[in-house]
Amino acid sequence: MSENPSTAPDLVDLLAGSPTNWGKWGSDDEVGALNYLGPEQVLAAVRLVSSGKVFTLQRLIGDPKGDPVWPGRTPAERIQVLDESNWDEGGNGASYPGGLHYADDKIDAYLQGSTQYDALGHLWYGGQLYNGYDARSTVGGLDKASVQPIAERGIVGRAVLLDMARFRGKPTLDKGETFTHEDLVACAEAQGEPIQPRDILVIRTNFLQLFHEQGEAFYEGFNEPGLVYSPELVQWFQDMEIPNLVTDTIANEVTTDPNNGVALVLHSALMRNLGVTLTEIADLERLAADCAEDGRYAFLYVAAPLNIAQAAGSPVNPVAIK
Ligand code: UVW
Repeated sequence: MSENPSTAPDLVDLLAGSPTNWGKWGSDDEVGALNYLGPEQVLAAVRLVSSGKVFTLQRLIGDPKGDPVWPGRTPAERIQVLDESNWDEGGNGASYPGGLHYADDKIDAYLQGSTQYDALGHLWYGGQLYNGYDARSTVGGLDKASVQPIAERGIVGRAVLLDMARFRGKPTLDKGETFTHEDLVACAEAQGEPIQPRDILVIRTNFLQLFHEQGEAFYEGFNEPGLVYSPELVQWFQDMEIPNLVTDTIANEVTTDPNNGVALVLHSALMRNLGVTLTEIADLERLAADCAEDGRYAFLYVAAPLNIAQAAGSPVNPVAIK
């Protein structure tokens, strides 16, 4: 990251007066803008299904080619605990009546290290999380706004793929390349499927292809492409009642805002303030290829992160159905 912490403004000052949805769904709310997705939105989204084509959007966890993770996090490690070798001569495989053998494994993985839902309490500034919860409630595990209420609720709605790489005529967006809500609207119009209120936005940059092409060089001057903060963009998300922002990058927005040097401004303005749920590191390649082929960019989106006590996030395998 290239921001200079000594000159970058404090988020408290940068986002003073930025809209919030704190209290909008009650003082005990923990799912934020997902409240926009009620039965009416679910039924409207189900009506989009016409071909029966199904696309899963999760990247492989423990990919032998490597897992792209935020700097400082480590890739997932899958550990084989039991396999046929445990029943070799002198092995410790248990004896079961009938002669059963089995394989067991576990993973050591950041809950934010693969395709994931961020809990609304995953990130904060000024000592407060989404809905005004005290940042001290994160100590030792999230007492408030963890991934649990999101997992218990699930996410179902109409989603629209915004293929920004294709819209800009590139195989992948570039390091630090930005776009705005107006670009999203233009992309949707060009694709023939305007963004509707309460749509789940699914943005493709294909930036993580560079992780596989460049290896370690991928992390030099780390600065992902993505949406860039402006008061107008935040107001647009608020007016459009966007519940969920899904992207194929590690952190869903330009890493360092070129206008002010602040890192991850939209995590604060959208997630912490408006309660917009963020879904990161999605694999959108097969879905995008199909959308380009059939010209249908809106679909039913279904997801539920794992229900992990007090977690700040969780892996997920979202499903798009056309
Ligand atoms: C950080 O919050 C640093 O990253 P992410 O939202 O990608 O988990």
